[in-house]
Amino acid sequence: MKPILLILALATAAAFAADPIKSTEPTVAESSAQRDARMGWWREARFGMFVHWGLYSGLAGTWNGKAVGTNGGMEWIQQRVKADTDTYAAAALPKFQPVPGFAREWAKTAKAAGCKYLVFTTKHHEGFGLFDSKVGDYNAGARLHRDLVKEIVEAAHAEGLKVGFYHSLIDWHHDQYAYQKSKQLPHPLKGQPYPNGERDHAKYVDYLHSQVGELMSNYGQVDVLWWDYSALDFQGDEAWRATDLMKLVRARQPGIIMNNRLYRTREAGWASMGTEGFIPQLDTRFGDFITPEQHIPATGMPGVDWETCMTLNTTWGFSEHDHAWKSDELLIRNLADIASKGGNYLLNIGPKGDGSLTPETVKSFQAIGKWMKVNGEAIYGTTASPFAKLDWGRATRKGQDLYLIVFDWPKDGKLLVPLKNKVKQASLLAGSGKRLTSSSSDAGVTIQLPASAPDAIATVIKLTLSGEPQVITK
Ligand code: JFZ
Repeated sequence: MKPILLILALATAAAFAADPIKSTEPTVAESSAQRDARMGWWREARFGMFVHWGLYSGLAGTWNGKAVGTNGGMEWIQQRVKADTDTYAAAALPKFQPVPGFAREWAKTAKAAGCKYLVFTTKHHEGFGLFDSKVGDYNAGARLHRDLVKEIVEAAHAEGLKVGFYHSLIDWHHDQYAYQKSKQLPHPLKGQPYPNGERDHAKYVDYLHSQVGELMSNYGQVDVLWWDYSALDFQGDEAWRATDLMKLVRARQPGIIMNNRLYRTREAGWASMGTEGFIPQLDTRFGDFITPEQHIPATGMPGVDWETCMTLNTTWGFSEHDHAWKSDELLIRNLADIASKGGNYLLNIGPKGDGSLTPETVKSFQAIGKWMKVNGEAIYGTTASPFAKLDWGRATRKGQDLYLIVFDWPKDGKLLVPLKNKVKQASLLAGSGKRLTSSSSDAGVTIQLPASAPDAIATVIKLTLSGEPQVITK
C-alpha cells in the first residue's frame, strides 16, 4: 500500500473507532445519535393505524357463495381455497371497486382516534399492487386505471399523518416466485408442481426490487416500510437479496424506518416460526423494530424498538363472517398496556372492497379518540413504566412525571403507588385537571381518589415527582 493510502486508511479506521458505528452493512453507517434522531417521531407516536386492503377485501371471506371461515385472516382467502391466481383474480377483481375519496375516511378516522401514522398494504401475499407499476400488470394502475397508493398517501398527508408501506415479499401471483424453495411460507399451490415449468426465482426478486424502487421513488417521503415476511428456511439475501433491497430503500428514503421481517434469524430478533417467534434482541442492520403480532409481550424490551400489530376482530382483511369485535375497553387498555411497556400499537382496519369502513370499525376508533383526547398526554412521547407490575393498572413516564392509568378503581378510594418519592403534585387528566391529595408511608404514596372512576375504562392520574422515580420493590 502506498504511504498516502495507508494514512487515509488509518485515519478512517480511527474516525470509526472514536464514534462507534452501530450498523454497517446492509444499512448506511449510522451513529447511535443519528439512529435516535431517525427513530424519534416513531417512538413518540405510540399509536398507528394499520390497513389491510386488497382484492380479498371484496371477497369478504366468501368463496363461491360460501363462508370460508368465521375467524382468522381472510386476506389469505386465495391460499385457503387453493385458487390459482387467474381463478382468484376473475372472482375478486369485479368485487374490488373503490369509491372516490375512500382514503379520506380512513385518514380522518385515524386522525380523530389519535393515530400518528398510517401503514397500509401496497401489496399483500395475493400479489395485487395498489399502485401503478411499469414492471407488471397485476395492479390498480393497469386494472383500475387508478393509483390507489397515491390516493392513500395524499389522504394521510392531508391529515398530517406519517405514512408507512406494508409490502409483501411473498407473492401468490408472480409466475417466477419459486414457492417450492420454502416449506414454511404459504402458497395456494403448495405441494403442487409449478404449473408453468421451472421457475427462476431471481426474476421474481428483480421484479420485487423494481416495484419497491417505484414505491420508494414515486410517492414523496415514505416514513415506514413494513416487510412481510420470511421463514427460517427462506429469508434474507437468499430469498429476497435483502441487503441490496435495504440499500436501495435507504438510498431513496434515508429517514425511513423498517421492520425486521426481511429476515428470520436470531440477530434479526427471531428464534422460531410463528407469531410468537420473536426474541427481545435486534441487530439494527436487519431492521429497526420487532413486530409482535396479535399479542402484547409480557414485559417490555429494553433497548429494542417494538410494535404490536393487532386486528379489531380476528381477521386483517375484511370478512363479512367475522363478528368477534374487541371491546372499547380492551382496545384502550391494550394501548395503555403497550405504552407502559415502551412499545407502539398498530391497530388494524379491514375496509370493504369499496374502501368503506364497517360501523364497528368507526365506533371503535371513535371510542379510542374520545379517550385519547383527554388522556393522550399519558401515551404520546412517554417511556416505559418504572414499575414491574401494578395491581390496579398501568403507568407510563415522561421524565419526572408519571401517568398512572387506573383500570380497577379502588373501592376504598385509596390508590397505593409503590414509590419512595415525595409527590409534588397529583391530578386527574379527566375533568380539567382536578388536584388530588396524597400521603406517604413505608408502603409508598397513597392518593385519595373520588368515590367513583371518572372513566370506567381507564382513568389517568398525573404525578409530578421531585427527582427520578424510586420504586419500592417487595
Ligand atoms: C402476516 C401476514 O401473513 C398476515 O396476513 C398479516 O398481514 C400479518 C400482519 O402479517 O402474518 C404472519 C406473519 C408471520 C407468521 C404468521 C403470520 N409466522 O411467522 O408464522
